[in-house]
Amino acid sequence: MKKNKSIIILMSAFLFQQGIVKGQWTDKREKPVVPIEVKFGAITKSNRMDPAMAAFRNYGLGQFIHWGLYAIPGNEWNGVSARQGAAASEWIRSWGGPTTPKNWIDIYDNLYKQFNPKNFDAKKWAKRAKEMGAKYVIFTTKHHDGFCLWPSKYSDYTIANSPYKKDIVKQVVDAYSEQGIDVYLYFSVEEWNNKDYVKEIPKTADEKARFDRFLKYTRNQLLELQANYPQIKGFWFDGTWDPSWINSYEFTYNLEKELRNNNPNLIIGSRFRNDEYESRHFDSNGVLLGDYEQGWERKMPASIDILGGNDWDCVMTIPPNGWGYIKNTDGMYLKTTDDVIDLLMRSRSMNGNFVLNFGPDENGNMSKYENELITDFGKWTKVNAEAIYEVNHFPLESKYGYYTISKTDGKSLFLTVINKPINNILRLVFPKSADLTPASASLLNDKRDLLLKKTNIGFDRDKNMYFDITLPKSLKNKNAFVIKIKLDKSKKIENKLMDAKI
Ligand code: FHN
Repeated sequence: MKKNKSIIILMSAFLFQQGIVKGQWTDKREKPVVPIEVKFGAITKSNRMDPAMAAFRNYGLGQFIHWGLYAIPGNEWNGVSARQGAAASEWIRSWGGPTTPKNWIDIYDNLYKQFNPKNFDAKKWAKRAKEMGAKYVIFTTKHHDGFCLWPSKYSDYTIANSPYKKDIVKQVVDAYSEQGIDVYLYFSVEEWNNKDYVKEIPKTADEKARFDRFLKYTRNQLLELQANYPQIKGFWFDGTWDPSWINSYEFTYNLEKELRNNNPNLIIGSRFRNDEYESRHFDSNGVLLGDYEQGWERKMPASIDILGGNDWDCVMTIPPNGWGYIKNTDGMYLKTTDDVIDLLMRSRSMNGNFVLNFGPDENGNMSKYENELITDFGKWTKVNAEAIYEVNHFPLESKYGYYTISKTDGKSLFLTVINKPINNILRLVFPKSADLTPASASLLNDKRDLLLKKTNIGFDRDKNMYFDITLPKSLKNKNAFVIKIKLDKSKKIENKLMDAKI
């Protein structure tokens, strides 16, 4: 490896410039001109075609749940808000600055002694998630604070040592599976209060021994989770950005192999590991390191092109940031039903899954706001299900909203109308070369037929065709609505207008 050092440095500089290694996630990802040899690159082929991955692509909507000790303070302590001192509510252990309570870390690390969620009912959560239309859930088994919501044999800092005692992960896995919702386990590698965890690349013998123990511990826990909850469909990894973990590329490569050997259908995102050149998510040749892109956290691709055909999910908070419970959301913008409909359909129009996060309180209750959102959003996903699940990207854009097309027949096109035109006429623009064009249209929610006609707008030398759909004046929609458009073989006969003489 030493021989190639200068090439590697050059290449790293290139990748850095290209935004692959440490640049902006949303930058266009270029591949290096000259491919380099990567030993610890991708283990699975991109675009896996097996049934598990096919199911992943059809989920459409997921639910994320961040639950742990941070639910007890709920972003404040003794009436003092952590807003100015902590990055997010689930980061409250790292509260810094003048507002930090005295002995805060100590207080936080002892919160497990009072974790006793008296209203926790996994069945109720799962039922509500189903009502919302979620097809998969990502549940925090252990966040950065290291507290395990399952009774891990390998740690004392677990639910077993809380007054609650019972295995929370098991209840979630069972309840959601029972509702037909696939379960993915969120697992933070980084642990703030584990004495063996070393952030930087271990240098001293002591650091090396500690971190070695930590790696073994991580492996044990992951194998334990797989053995305890064999129904899980995948892991959602986090906290994998520290130099110590990045430097453990051989270990993480082998661990991913082992997890996949235990369950060949397992789905793992791109956040788990990096190659030997510190390239995370994508290897140094731009190949995805996992089954789907896992970097779309509170952000969206500007267009499908940037994704290079990779599968992906977008995970999103309801408040601006903050994944764990927040007692007081005064003055915070909370995403509305309209917002989440928009984000869901934007994701679906680019073949991604949209995952909405919930942060239950210390007793296991979702907030009033979250509950209302579930109900409202769920009503929408129910009547518009055809446009959300088992659909593909459609390669045209619409100024009214987002297109998705049925995978089943390839002829049912859905237009989610976010921007309703003032004149109530939706003008669809199709290239003249299109094989399939709109033949009929109806409202998806009440199946009402809509007037559709091809309109020659008289543009000279136009490459496009136009189809006008008239919306009924009586359409008083509360939220975005979906038009189902049946496509059919295009009739090419058109009245030829005279070309302009120029
Ligand atoms: O630091 C975490 C954060 O608390 C939260 O868990 C999110 C969820 O995607 N992930 C990390 C930040 O990238």
